Amino acid sequence: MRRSEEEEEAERPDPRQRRHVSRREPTLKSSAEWLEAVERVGRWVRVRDDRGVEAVLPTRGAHVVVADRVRVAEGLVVETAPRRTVLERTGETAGVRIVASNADQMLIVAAASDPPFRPGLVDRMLVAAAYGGMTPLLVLNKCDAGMPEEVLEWLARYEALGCPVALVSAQTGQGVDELAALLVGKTSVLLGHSGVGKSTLVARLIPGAVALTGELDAWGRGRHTTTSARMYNLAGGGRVIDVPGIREFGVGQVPRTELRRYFPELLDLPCKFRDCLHLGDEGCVAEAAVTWPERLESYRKLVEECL
Ligand SMILES: Nc1nc2c(ncn2[C@@H]2O[C@H](COP(=O)(O)OP(=O)(O)OP(=O)(O)O)[C@@H](O)[C@H]2O)c(=O)[nH]1
Ligand SMILES: [Mg+2]
Ligand SMILES: [Zn+2]
Repeated sequence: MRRSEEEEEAERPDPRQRRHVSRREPTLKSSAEWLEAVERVGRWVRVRDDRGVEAVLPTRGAHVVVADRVRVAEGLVVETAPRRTVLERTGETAGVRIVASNADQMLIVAAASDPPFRPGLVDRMLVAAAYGGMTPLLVLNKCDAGMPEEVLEWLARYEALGCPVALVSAQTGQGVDELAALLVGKTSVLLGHSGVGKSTLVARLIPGAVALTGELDAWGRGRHTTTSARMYNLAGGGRVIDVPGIREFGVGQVPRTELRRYFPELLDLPCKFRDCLHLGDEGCVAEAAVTWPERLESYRKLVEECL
């Protein structure tokens, strides 16, 4: 007996129904596995599982920063996994703040110009990277807009100190593929002044990921100031964390007697006293030994700020 088309139709799984089942919003209300915290949303946290399912949940008894691995129970973020690395900073307000965790690499993003390159800030970030367990990569953006001679000189000096440098333009795409190759399989946190182009760079690396919308400023340029740190997945594996621009970057978390370790040119100097802090006291050779006096100035400034 031949069945009617209606009967056959009735036995076939309803595609709408199937779609409904597979698209059922997984709630991430509880999870035995660790999830990733991809963004803080006020006092809540956006978490993501390895299928890419996201939920915004409140926390209970857990301090969470972007890129933390967290556990969720009954709709609450209840536990943070031990952090492999931490990016910390101090500011005008008392105490140390954790900006992000678990990053392997710190991308110190600066602009060739506008805003101007500030070596003093790079020095601070290099300290924070080494102290927090991240390797640094100095990314010079806006290379399309001309390259001041002194910036090139600074870059060469940082490279000589062991900090690799990447020249890019998020606008034209120049150097972006080379940079992308340095990000594969790692978690990289982008740090730098407001307006150096961190978010534009992330948008270049991951088309469609970042909403670059905003008002035009007085000069008719787009403004889309980032207001919260957020982690994005790279198509080829790895992650990038876009962070709001920083104005002041304190490294008060580093004990002052440890600061020397993070200035390679101050290692193993033949000063009179082995524990010399290189502040210019009797028998200190630091001034004669360094070839870049501003680095020593940076160091001494930080010693004053650190406990
Ligand atoms: N000429 C030029 N302009 C760029 C480049 N990259 C970004 N810009 C511009 O620089 C401005 C700031 O870019 P953003 O990506 O918002 O900078 P940001 O570092 O994310 O800033 P915050 O979120 O405030 O920290 C925008 O007007 C961009 O269009 C570049 O490579 N070349
Ligand atoms: Mg931004
Ligand atoms: Zn000394």
